[in-house]
Amino acid sequence: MSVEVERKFLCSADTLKTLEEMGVSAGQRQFHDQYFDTPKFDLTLRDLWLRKRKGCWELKCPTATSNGTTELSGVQSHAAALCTRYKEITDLTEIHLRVKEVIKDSCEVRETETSSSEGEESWLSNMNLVCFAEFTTVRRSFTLEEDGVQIDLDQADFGYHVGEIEVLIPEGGDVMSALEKIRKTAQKLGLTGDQKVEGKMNVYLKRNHPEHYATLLSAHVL
Ligand code: V4E
Repeated sequence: MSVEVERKFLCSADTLKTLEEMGVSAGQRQFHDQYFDTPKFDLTLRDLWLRKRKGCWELKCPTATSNGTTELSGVQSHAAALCTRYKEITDLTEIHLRVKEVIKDSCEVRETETSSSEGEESWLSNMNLVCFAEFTTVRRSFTLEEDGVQIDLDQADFGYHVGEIEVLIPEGGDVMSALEKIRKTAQKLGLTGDQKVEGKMNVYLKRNHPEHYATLLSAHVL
């Protein structure tokens, strides 16, 4: 399983121009995301993000924060603070196991047999999961000569756009080298801000579900 090391950024006209000059456009795609949680926010309070994208299930889970970054210098820890690190589980059986593990303490997981009339996604209601966010994103991607760096420019249909510099590493892989690639790329793009930039979900929840947003904010998840 790989880990996504990612830094979000706000993309100005100048940044876009620089990117078009230095990167190779890898095309544009569109996807619709639906995110699921229990009414008591059992998953998102643990920073677990269950979504369905293009008909496939994905569970984004945080990696241990100190994992591979215990010996950071000042510059490196500053770079790390601007980045997030998540594993993406796509195997449905493993997703079921992980979700069950989390919610078993807070609610009774129904172990009923699924009848065909209930449809293939009765596991959602069995685990008390409901859709709390859904939106469509148009994504332009660029690849850079810097090994394994991808840049995505996302335009969400609720009127927020954000960029991300992403490096994929194997689990237990070299986080410091990924952070360094991201730092160099940000420098080449002329990104000067030293504040963490909000992701799409952050903005979506703030606008549409302020109570959920406030709960995650006070739990220091967002
Ligand atoms: C991990 C996470 C969420 C799930 C969505 O992740 P995100 O990277 O924002 O979305 P997207 O569409 O770019 O996913 P990709 O295609 O790259 O897999 S929602 C909130 N989080 C946590 C989080 C955080 N705490 N801080 C920042 C800056 N981003 C995300």
